Amino acid sequence: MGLVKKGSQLWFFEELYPDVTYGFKVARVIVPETQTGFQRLMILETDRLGRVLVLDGIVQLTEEDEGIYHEWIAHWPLFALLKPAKHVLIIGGGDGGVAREVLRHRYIKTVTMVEIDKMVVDLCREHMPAISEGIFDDPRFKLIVGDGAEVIRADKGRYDVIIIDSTDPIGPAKSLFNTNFYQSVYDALADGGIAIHQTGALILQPYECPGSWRQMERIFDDVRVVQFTNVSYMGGPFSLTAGSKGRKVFKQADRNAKKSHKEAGIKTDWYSPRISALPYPEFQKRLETDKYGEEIVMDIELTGARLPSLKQVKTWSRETCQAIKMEAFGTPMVSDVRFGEGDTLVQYIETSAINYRRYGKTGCANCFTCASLPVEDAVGFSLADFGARGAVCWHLPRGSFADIKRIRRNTKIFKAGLSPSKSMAVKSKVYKPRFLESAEVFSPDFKLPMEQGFSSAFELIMDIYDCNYSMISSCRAVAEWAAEGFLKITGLEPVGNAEAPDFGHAKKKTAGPSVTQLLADGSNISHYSVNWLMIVVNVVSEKGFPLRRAIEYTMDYFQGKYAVCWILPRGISRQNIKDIADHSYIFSVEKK
Ligand code: AG3
Repeated sequence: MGLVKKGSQLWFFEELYPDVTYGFKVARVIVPETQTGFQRLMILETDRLGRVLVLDGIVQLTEEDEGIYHEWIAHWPLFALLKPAKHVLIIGGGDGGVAREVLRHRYIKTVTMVEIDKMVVDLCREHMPAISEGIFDDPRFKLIVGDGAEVIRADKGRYDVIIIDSTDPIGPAKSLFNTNFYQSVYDALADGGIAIHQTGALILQPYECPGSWRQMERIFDDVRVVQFTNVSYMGGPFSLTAGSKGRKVFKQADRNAKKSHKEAGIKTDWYSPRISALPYPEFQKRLETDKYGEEIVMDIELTGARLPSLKQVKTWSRETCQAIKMEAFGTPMVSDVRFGEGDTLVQYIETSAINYRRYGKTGCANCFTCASLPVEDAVGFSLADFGARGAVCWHLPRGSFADIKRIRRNTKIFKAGLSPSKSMAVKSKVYKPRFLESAEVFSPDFKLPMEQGFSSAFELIMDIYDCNYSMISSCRAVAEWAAEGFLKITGLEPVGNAEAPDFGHAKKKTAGPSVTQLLADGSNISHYSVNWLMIVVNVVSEKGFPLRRAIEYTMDYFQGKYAVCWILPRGISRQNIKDIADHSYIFSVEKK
C-alpha cells in the first residue's frame, strides 16, 4: 500500500504483511521513495510520530519512539556483561541510533558499524540528524560500508558485543538470518561476549524468533529472548534474540545489569535493568519444547478374512483427518487402484500428510502433522477402523532441534491395543530406538531390518537442518530431487511423477511445499519448512538402497548441514516389542 491519498490527506500504510497493516497520517514527504540499489528508502514527516524511516515499505524507526528499540538492543547486552565492553560491532544500524546508545558507555574503545547501504547512512544523517547525534565526530566510531556477513568472517574473538540491527529477513538482510552467519558472529565474539539480533514480532512473525533461536541455540552457549513493545513495530510483543559465548553469561546478566547500570550513571528513558524483558512464558515454553511436527507410525496387525480395500483405506484416511483435526488437501494419491501388497495411498493434509500401505497382513500407516498430534485418537481410531487387534507404534518428534540424545529419549516405541471403551491403550513397556554412529550405519556390514529377515520393508526417516532457503521453498526443486536425483541414487522404481502441489503452504505452519513420489513398493514423502530451513523425509521401501549415498545426496542437494535419521522395520507383525526397538535405529549425520 505505501502512500495512499485519503481525500486531501496523505497516509502511509505499512507493507510488511499481506493481510494486516497499520497506518499514519503523513504531514510531508521528506525523501520520496528511492531505490538505493539495495532497497526502497523513504523518509516521511508526521505530526504524531516525528520523522519516520521506511525501508521496503516497512517502518524502521520513528523519532518519537526509536529510543525504546535502540536503548534495549544496545544497553541490554552492554549492561549484562560481566566486564565492561571495549569493542563493539554493529551490523546494519545505518541510521546511527544503535551506535549513539553504545557510545554512551564510557569504557568503550571502538565501535565498528558495518552497513551495506550507504544511502541509509547519508540520508538519515541529513534528514534525521538527532538519531545519530554525535557518532560521526566520535573518534571511537568507525563506519564500514559493506556486507556484514562478509566482513565479520575475518574477525575472530574480537568483540565483546555484536549488535545486529537488521531489517526483516526479506530483502538485503536475508543472509543475516542463517546458521553460517550466526557461526561467524559467534566466532567473532570474545569469551564472555554477547550477540543480539532483532528477530521480529512474536505473534505476527511466528517463525522468525523461533527460527533464529533454534539456529543460535546450536551455536551459542546460551540463548535468550528479550521482549519489548513499541509503537512503530506493529503487532505487540517484539523480540531481540541474544546468544552468549560462555555458559554463565546470561545467568548472571540480571544481577550485573543492575550493578553496572547504576555505576555507569547513564540515564536511560526506556531501558531499565529492573525490567526483566523476558518473553511471555507461553513463548518461552514454545521455544523450548516446540518441534516442527510429530509423527505416529503404526504397523497394524490386520485380522479377519478380508484385507482392507482401497475404499476402506480412503475412508480411514478421510476419518483420520477428522480424528487429528486436519483438513485434507486434494484427493488421495494411490500407486495402483488394485491396491495390492506394497501399494501406497498418500493424503496431503494442511501441514503434511498421512499415508498407508500393506505388507502381508500388516497395515503400515503414518500420520504426520505440524500441529499437535492427538496420538491416542489417531491410533485408537485406526485400530477400530481396521478392526485390528493391536499395532506397533513409533511416536517420533520431528524436527525438534534438540540434541540427538533428547530426540532419542522422546522417541517412543510401544504396542497399542484398544481398551474396552474403544480408546487406545498402551499394551507394552515403552522402548527407545537403538543409537548408532553414522559410521556403523554406513559400514558395508550394516544390514537393514528386512535384510536381517526381521521385517518386510524398512523406513528411512530424515530430519535435515539448515537447508538452503531457495531450494526448499521451490516446488520445482523439491519435485526434481524426488523424481530424479533421489531415484537415480537409490535405484528405486517410481510410479507416476513426483507431485509437489502448491496448496498455499506458505501461509500454513509448514510454510513449505510437500512432495510425494510413489514407488513400486513404497513411497517417498517429504515436507519442507521454509521458516525453519529444514526438510523432513520419509522413504518406505521393500528394497534396500545405499543409505550413505542417499542421505548425503539429499543433504547436499538441499545444502543441509546436519541430519537426524531413524531407520524403522516396517511390515512386522508378531515380533516382541523389545526386538522391534532393537531393530529401530537413530543416528545423526554431519555434513561431510
Ligand atoms: N531495524 C529493525 C526493524 C524491524 C521492523 N520489523 C518489523 N516491524 N517486523 C530497525 C532499524 C533501526 N535502527
